[in-house]
Amino acid sequence: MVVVVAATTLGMAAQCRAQAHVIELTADSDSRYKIAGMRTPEITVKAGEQVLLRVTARRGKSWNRDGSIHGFSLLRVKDRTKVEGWELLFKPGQQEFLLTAPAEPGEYVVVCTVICSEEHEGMHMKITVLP
Ligand SMILES: [Cu+2]
Repeated sequence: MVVVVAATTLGMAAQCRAQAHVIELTADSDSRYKIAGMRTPEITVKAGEQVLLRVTARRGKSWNRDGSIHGFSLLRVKDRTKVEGWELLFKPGQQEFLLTAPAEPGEYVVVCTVICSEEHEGMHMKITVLP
């Protein structure tokens, strides 16, 4: 019985991943988020959809004691409050995060939470959540 439940849960997780909206992001050594083909990186998602964030992170001039080289925190533009589940820390190299887009449509902003260089304050990116 336990085995069956575990297998079902695994199957659902795999299905969730397969259907997710994949976003490839670079958190670069010059303290900038980058998305291939975009001059100014910007992400658009649908409210409540599954998002697979595939991140390539490159070390800037400074990093956290725990080895995190860039951060990623999602804030609501209207009141700068944090969105639960979207507070991430990046290690060097590639990593993936399976996330759920905010339920509330609107304008959001991502800010870096690791002091990655003197350019750190400029490390942010717009995210739009569509209904
Ligand atoms: Cu930073």
